[in-house]
Amino acid sequence: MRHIIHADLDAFYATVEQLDNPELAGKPVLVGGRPENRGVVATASYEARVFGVHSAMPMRTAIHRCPQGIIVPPRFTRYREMSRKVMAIFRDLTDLVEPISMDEAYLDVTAVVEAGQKPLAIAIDLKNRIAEETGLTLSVGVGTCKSVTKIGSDLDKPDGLVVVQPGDEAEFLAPLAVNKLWGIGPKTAERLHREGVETIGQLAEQPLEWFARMFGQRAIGVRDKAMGRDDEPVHTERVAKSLSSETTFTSDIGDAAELRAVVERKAVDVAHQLERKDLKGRTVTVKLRLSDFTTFTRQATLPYQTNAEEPIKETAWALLSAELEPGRTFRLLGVGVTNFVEPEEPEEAEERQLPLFVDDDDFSGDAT
Ligand code: DCP
Ligand code: MG
Repeated sequence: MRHIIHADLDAFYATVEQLDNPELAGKPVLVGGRPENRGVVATASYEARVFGVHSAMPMRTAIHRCPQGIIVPPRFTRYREMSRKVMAIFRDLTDLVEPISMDEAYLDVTAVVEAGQKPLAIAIDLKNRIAEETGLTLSVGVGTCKSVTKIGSDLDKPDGLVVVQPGDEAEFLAPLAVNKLWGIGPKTAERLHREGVETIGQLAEQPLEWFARMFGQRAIGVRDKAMGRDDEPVHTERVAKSLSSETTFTSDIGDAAELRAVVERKAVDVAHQLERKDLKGRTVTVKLRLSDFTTFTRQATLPYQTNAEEPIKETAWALLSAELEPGRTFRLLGVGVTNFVEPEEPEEAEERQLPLFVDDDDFSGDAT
């Protein structure tokens, strides 16, 4: 049996800003781009979330809901530095750490438990160490498999601690909504609701034939997860999460035709990298740096996974061309593809025929 911890920092960027600037402590902080630049919220402090503000919301909407919100531009270098500190504390507890993003990781603590410590005590120590050494608050889920701990860490945020005892997994999951389950996106949840299945417990009690009809090849995997069983190990090898290609120009470029040629070359380069690695992604990102060194990204998600040149080129150009303005010149341009989805949801496969692509909110952030 494994013992796993899923750890996720609370309101990560916003908490770092509050730590670095005590005037922001206890206040509604909105980290993200300015509303007049069509900025979005990267994250909001919990003081702001009570007003209904959340990540990826346009800043304009956020300010409307929370007029006293304090907008703070993101400082990615600082967040990365804090992230490294946090990950080092995780690695001090166990070698088996799988970072998922800057503020989130799975830890396999089986050896620590086998050496005599209780999972609850390990989790409390970890939260205390993070708080003492970084000032950040960590929410953790503790249990025997990744999918259960991931749900656990989210359930009691902020400063959460949810321990699911071995054998209690199914009972723990049963009352929760099906969309909490790994791999159940909004469309699948909708399909399940039509079948009268609202909770994970209701899902788990369906017969196997029903799973086969609803999920095809994924049937066994989904059923196991609904029952709180999942054999996925904590992967310490870092798997590529994104591929990109970027260029810094020797002199800034503002000319549309020139920029288009560059973006297309970058797109082709990324498509080839994906093909060589046998990967397909859904999200295309362009990274742009202006002559004043302002750097930002724009991204759009396709309705299907791809590694083909054409859709990557077209999407990247659509994103870039929306940013062209008379007099605006660029010193860096990059194209990236992320969001390597697997396994593909069956209903997404049906959408392959659709030619449309751009549906993302504007997203200001940095591509990692
Ligand atoms: N982030 C972002 N854009 C998003 C989601 C997240 O830029 N759409 C960034 C900002 C977050 C960080 O990633 O601080 C971590 O993401 P989480 O989803 O873990 O969100 P938080 O840590 O901010 O809040 P929570 O307490 O819900 O984990
Ligand atoms: Mg977080």
